[in-house]
Amino acid sequence: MNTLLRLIVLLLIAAPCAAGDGELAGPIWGEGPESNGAGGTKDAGATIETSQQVASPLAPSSGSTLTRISGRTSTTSLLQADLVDLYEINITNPANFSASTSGSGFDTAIFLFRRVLDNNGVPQAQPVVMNDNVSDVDTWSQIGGSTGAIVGLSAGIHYIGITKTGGLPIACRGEPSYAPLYTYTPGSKIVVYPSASQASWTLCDWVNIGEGGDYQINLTGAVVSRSATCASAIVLGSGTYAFGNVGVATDAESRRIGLGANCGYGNSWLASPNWFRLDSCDGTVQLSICPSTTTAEYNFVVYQGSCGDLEPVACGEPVACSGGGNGATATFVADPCRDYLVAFGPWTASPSGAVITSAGTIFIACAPNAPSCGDAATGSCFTTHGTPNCDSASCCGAVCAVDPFCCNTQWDAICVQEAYLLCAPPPPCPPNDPDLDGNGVIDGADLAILLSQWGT
Ligand SMILES: [Ca+2]
Ligand SMILES: [Ca+2]
Ligand SMILES: [Ca+2]
Repeated sequence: MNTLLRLIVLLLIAAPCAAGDGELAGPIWGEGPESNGAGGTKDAGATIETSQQVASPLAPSSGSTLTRISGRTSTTSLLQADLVDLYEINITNPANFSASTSGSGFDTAIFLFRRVLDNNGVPQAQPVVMNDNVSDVDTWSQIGGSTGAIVGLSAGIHYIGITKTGGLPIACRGEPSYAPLYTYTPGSKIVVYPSASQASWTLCDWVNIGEGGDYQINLTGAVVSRSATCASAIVLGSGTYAFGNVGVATDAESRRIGLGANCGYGNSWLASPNWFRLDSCDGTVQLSICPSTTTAEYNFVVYQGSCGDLEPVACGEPVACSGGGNGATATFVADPCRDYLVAFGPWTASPSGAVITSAGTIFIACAPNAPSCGDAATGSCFTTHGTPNCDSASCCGAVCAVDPFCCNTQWDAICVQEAYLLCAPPPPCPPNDPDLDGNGVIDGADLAILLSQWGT
């Protein structure tokens, strides 16, 4: 309980203005998880379903500036081929939109698709424009910018794909051969648009894809969207994060999460919440969310499971935030092998249904379960260490029965003395076996070794 009280104190002294977002809302987005930057937490796939959404729970509803995506394509993945990376991006300024792969470690080709919905409402990707080489001498790729504004581009959700030169997106038609979505010659510097018929087809698969490497896609005219869906939730670990959830006032009923059945909070709901995923914690999670606007009320629901199969495990308890807003806090014991997803947003209730949006702060802390008596990670019972408990369950129990300090606070010199008194001592030194040269006979040769090492 002391740890939790200390965490709450930490929350109270953590002013919103001091919070950082660790670049999790741009301007640089990393495919992730760690080797090439923060942001994404899984490999970007080759299809719409597996594409990585460039979206953050910390971004405001209008999105935050996106200047670069960093990632990697390779065949070294143990689980699957990773030769195409596709990202879902939000183009807000089509006249000024550009993408270039300058600075990438291989000969790239890039492909832009627009999101359309099919007759069943399922997103599909239609080709817009592609480029292999920006010039006769450079093998990086560029669309828009100095190569001219992209014809027919409009604001909205798009997909941008990167692969090695020669790679080709195809439509699933015209079998047994395939129908390419672009007609281009590898090595060409032409900015290629699809033909009229190609422009009406949608992405199904890729062919001729080769080994890539590290890349960066430099962007203008696009933003990091806010994570408005479970599927777009990125991982947040312990820390304090500033979110810019201002302006999410479009309280569409389809975007509400009711807090009556989930949390027992009557006829109230989260209005159009943002989503994130909690980093693994083997211990107790403390989660608090505070709006900075004093009239705003924010709450959250913690779910376990996966998107589409979520079960609520915790709801925020209302708490008055240090900045004056009305936030929420929850504490729960996490299973390190489960996924936890959090939806948070303005807490709204009947009958007024007024949504008051705000920027604010997310505070996450994981208090790991301390290694217990007998756990090897605790350290020897016969040496001091700054943490409680020791590696022999019986000795640890015997010492702590007389001196609880050793299991509650720290295994200090007194605990070590008690261990020598109460437990079988550690093996003597030098080793028990006097046959030092291991020849099966204890003789003068062993004595010579002993004398030669005297003092050490
Ligand atoms: Ca990748
Ligand atoms: Ca990939
Ligand atoms: Ca190229």
